[in-house]
Amino acid sequence: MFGDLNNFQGIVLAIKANYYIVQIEGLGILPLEASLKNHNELKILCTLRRSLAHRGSFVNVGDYVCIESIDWNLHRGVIFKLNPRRNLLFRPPVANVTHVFVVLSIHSPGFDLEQASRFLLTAEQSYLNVSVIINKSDLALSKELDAHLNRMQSWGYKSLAVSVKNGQGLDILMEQIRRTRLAVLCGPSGVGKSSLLNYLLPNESIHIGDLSGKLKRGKHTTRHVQLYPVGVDRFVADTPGFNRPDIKIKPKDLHYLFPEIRSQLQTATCKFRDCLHRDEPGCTVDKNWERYTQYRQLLNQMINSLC
Ligand SMILES: Nc1nc2c(ncn2[C@@H]2O[C@H](COP(=O)(O)OP(=O)(O)OP(=O)(O)O)[C@@H](O)[C@H]2O)c(=O)[nH]1
Ligand SMILES: [Mg+2]
Ligand SMILES: [Zn+2]
Repeated sequence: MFGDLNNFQGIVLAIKANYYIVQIEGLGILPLEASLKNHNELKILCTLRRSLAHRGSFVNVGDYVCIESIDWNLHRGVIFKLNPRRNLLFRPPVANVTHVFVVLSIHSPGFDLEQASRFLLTAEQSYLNVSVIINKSDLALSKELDAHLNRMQSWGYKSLAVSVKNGQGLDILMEQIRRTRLAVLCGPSGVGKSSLLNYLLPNESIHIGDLSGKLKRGKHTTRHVQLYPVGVDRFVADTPGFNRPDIKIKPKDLHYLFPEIRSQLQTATCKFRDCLHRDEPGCTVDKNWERYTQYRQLLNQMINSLC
């Protein structure tokens, strides 16, 4: 494939309407006429070859694809093959993710326990590395920050307090993002996902929005998932904020999404293999942890929706 100057492999950075913005890989063997100087010149605006669309191959941001018929003057091409993917984060939809950072804030918008937890559970559905970023630390008292960092630890997550306003923690965040191949920032609208990336990647000029109303909610400023290069074959994704992620999993598998239960089941087993960790005889799971109530509610909702 790489012997032909019009056929290349690349990664999908963004999808807009029926167009796929693909960053070509393999800088060393690119043709001279492409006269590449920076990342932007590696970007090709692609359509999907009909046969691929007909086979029902949905191409997502983060997918590796093969491109043919490249016009280096117009920076246009056609995707003819979707390479196998390692994983797919369903919401926000991003393929081949290696780390999910759930971004939250304590104020503006205020911390919402159920919502925060749902973002974490959604990320856990793809069996990925997950951690928490608490942004807008400038707006919180230090005791509030400590309480939230401790809470995240009790839920089983590493967390980092950062602020775009005063720079707290941003070097560490950038280091963590660069260390992984494809990092995704997700979380409620208005918590500052785009602001963080705008600060960390000043050449990209990423659009950020205002907050609205008394509750200081976000205005759903970011509309599309977009990958930004942060090094050689290293990317970070900005994603649209949303409010209530859905959990789509069978009731018997729900406990995999809770590190609080997972860690307990590493050292102890319940009497019955299909134990749902409610009040079953011989259940060894300790129920004295903050999100247990949410676990039970979700379980009930799932069981009821099956009936
Ligand atoms: N005080 C304070 N405000 C911040 C900080 N980071 C972002 N903001 C503000 O929060 C508002 C929302 O920021 P965005 O970056 O657009 O939020 P987002 O998470 O990308 O929102 P969506 O794209 O809607 O999902 C803007 O007014 C920012 O200026 C911070 O660390 N401290
Ligand atoms: Mg945004
Ligand atoms: Zn049990």
